[in-house]
Amino acid sequence: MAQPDLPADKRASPATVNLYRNLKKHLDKGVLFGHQDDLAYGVHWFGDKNRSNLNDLVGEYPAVYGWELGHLELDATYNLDSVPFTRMREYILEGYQKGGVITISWHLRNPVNGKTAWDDAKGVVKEILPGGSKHNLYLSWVDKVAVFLNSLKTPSGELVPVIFRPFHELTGNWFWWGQDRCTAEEYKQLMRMTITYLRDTKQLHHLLYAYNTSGFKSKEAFMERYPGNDLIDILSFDDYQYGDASKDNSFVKNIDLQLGLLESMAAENNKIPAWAETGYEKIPYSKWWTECLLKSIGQHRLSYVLVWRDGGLVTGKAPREFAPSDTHFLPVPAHSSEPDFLKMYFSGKFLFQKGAAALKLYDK
Ligand code: BMA
Repeated sequence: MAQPDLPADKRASPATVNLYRNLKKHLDKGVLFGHQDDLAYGVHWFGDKNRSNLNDLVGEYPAVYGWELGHLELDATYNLDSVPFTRMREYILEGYQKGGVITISWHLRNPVNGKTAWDDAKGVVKEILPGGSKHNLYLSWVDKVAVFLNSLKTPSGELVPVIFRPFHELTGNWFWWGQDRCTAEEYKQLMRMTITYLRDTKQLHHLLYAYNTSGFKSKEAFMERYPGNDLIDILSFDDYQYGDASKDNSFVKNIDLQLGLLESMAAENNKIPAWAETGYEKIPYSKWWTECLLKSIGQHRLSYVLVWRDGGLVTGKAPREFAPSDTHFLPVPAHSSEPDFLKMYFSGKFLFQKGAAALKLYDK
């Protein structure tokens, strides 16, 4: 008899199992479109009720909502981008109730010296593995993550399924868990320890886990630090547009190559393919959405793509009077790429809130 198609967590909650199966089943219905911190702030606003950057743009909420836990490990009130954790919990429930998908990253501090996730110290991973000097400290941080994730409950007590993507962009060299900061074996152990701790020790069963590299050139490079099919549900990567997209189409070629490899690895391992982060900061090419993003996806089988955050604070403190940064990855109102974004929106390639809700991702 064929094995039932289950997430890596064999005790996953019914809604989590349904999400996993539905994301796979509906791969050909369209790519779910996501945005980081969509409900929390934009270039010209912070914390407005019922506001969404995407909704401001197209009159519809995202299909995928990205959130970030950095500074939860410090017992902070605000995350590293100044989103209050209490509000984040409400935003997550809101997205779920709209039928959307929730994904969470964690730019955690370096547990050895307290510096940021971008610290270039080597040997940190070894110190948090069993037997290491910061093992217990690290587990106490994961305890805090477990408490937060366990608080994502609907009024009727149902836990919101979350795609957790810890230690993302592992093939890059900017985080303390990056390629040149630990060995492949250490990285795999780190993921195994973290996932089994959440799943088996803390008994969290509303999570799907993403393995999330940065840009890659081959299956071997992507898989070098893969912790195993018994832990991971989603194969994903982050890759952004840099340079002058109007003159240089290497982004389209590279993404096309990576999505081809990704969909084949996802099929081979019976996992879900996703593009966990992308964007072109301030979108200096007005046709980027159709000429680059849409073209790069082409006919590839892809569950979702998530565009990075708009504006916001990077202080990790209470939002100041009003001083968000002007960075943005979606078009702000009257931006030169807005018409092209709408063209992409109407292309039929992507699913937004209504498309995602119609799929009833949490139902059998
Ligand atoms: C990065 C930047 C930072 C932010 C971090 C975590 O890519 O956007 O400003 O603090 O992500 O969200």
